[in-house]
Amino acid sequence: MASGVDGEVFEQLVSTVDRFARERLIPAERRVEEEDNIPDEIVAEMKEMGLFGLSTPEEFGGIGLNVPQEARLIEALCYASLTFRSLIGTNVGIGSQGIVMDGTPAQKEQWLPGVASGDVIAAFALTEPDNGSDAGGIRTSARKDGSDFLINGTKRFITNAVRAELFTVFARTDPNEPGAGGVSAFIVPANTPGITVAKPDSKLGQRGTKTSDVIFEDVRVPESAIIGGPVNLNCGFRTAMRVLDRGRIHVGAMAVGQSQRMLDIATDYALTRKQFGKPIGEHQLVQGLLADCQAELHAARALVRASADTFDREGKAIIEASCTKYFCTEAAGRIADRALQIHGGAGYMTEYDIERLYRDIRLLRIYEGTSQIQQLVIARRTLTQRAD
Ligand code: COS
Repeated sequence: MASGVDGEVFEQLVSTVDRFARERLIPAERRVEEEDNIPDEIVAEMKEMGLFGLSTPEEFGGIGLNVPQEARLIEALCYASLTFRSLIGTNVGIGSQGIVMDGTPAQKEQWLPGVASGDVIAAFALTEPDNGSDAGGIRTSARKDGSDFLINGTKRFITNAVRAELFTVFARTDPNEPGAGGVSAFIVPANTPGITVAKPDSKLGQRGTKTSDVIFEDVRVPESAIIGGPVNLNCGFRTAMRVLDRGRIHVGAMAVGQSQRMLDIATDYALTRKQFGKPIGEHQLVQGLLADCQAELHAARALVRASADTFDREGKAIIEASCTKYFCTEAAGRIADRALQIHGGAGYMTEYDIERLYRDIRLLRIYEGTSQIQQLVIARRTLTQRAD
């Protein structure tokens, strides 16, 4: 297994995070929902525990987990609300991994220690008003001006933009190449003149997470801001895709953590709620719902672990990552639906946690590539593998 931290140290970390999720984060969930914000003291505790630097290599001050370890830890953290994961998610994943994977030594030196400590929040700016799934079609431009680039365009739904010190921005550097081949990835400090972060979006769920539009108007960056340096001009799409591959395993692990939580809640309810003179868990149709949740949860967890192992062994896992994100998040949607159904009318009431989890989980099938994009990646690669 590549890199990662020592087994015993890792097991301790998992049990610390598991306890933190159950004893500290879950009791704070309602407050986060009401205030639409994560309390400062919890942010400080997450920093203290090193959660922002889970995947940052140790030489830059992070914990340096490998992908299977990251997946297990994220599963444990996501037993609590997905909102808490969102706070660290861009630093652990999409906001920083471009630099970890493809950055120059100087870029890593400059940015990764702050990312690892949580003092620098990194955001991933790919999606645009007119380009979500069609990531290769982005319109934000980075026009050459002397040895600098001027970035112009709008990015949409950017997680942690209001908190960000650093944006990984994908922009078209070759105006004559309309597809993936004309895109470069830039590291842009959030305080660069010309950047405006709009007010946070209002969403269906995951209250306390912050997503916003980010507007770039003549934002001047040197060519050394290209991830990997000027030699990587027009190579940014590949960086984005590689970052998303790893991210899709991470999202699968999130889905598993939340699925376990929802199944536990539904099981507790089935054990205590009585109808027709006995706990509803003794009725076979309710047992069928529980069994389907448990079977899918087992399959999802096994798939995350297998894909993470492949990524660790081979340095990539494109088809596996898409299968994982697709299956685990769709399964989580079905588990949420059954868990709510087991609650009957109570499941629809905000007084019970399942109503909130049901709304929160919905986003998993959309971000970091919709289910339909995963189907497309899986099918295209299945066809080309067989044809080769
Ligand atoms: N790893 C490395 N390289 C990859 C790759 C991957 N996972 N996926 C694609 N590439 C490369 C391809 O090999 C190709 O290179 P060549 O031109 O040298 O052959 C290039 O990138 C373009 O790939 P492709 O032709 O498949 O690009 P498309 O424009 O057809 O788009 C999809 C591919 C749809 C899969 C891509 O746009 C995508 O993943 N969209 C979803 C984006 C997303 O997840 N958004 C969420 C927002 S971020 S939270």
